[in-house]
Amino acid sequence: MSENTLFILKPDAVARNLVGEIISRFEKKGFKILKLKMFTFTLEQAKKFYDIHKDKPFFGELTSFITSGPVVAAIIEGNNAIATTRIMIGATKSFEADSGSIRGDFGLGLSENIIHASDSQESFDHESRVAFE
Ligand code: FUP
Repeated sequence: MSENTLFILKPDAVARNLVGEIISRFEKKGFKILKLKMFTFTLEQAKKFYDIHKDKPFFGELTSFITSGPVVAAIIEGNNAIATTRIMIGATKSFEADSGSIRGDFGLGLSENIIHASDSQESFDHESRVAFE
């Protein structure tokens, strides 16, 4: 079933010049890029984007990192996009993520974990609204 999802290449991925390489994985997998945008999150926008984590102890670290430099946001379309993209990005802790996944291949951090992707239709609706507002 064709659906849309959102991913965000975080400031570490952009700073390390991994944008082309990572977007290329999604294109090669068969996804179609519907929207693509480079921008820097304001703190207000970051707090809204990560609203679901507002009571977590790492909220400050999370919003501070995501606002620390430019990001690249994409909305892509394809079969089973939400779940398949979550498999492609790998586990949250990059240092534990499977080799072959994006986090597993490109990162070692937790906060600095290269890429975000929506984990449900509700997250996609909320996150794409905030990122492309
Ligand atoms: P994920 O959906 O894989 O991005 O992970 P979560 O929604 O659980 O967490 C959101 C972001 O918070 C992660 F990308 C990294 C960050 N995080 C921390 O910085 N510390 C933690 O202990 C857990 C998550």
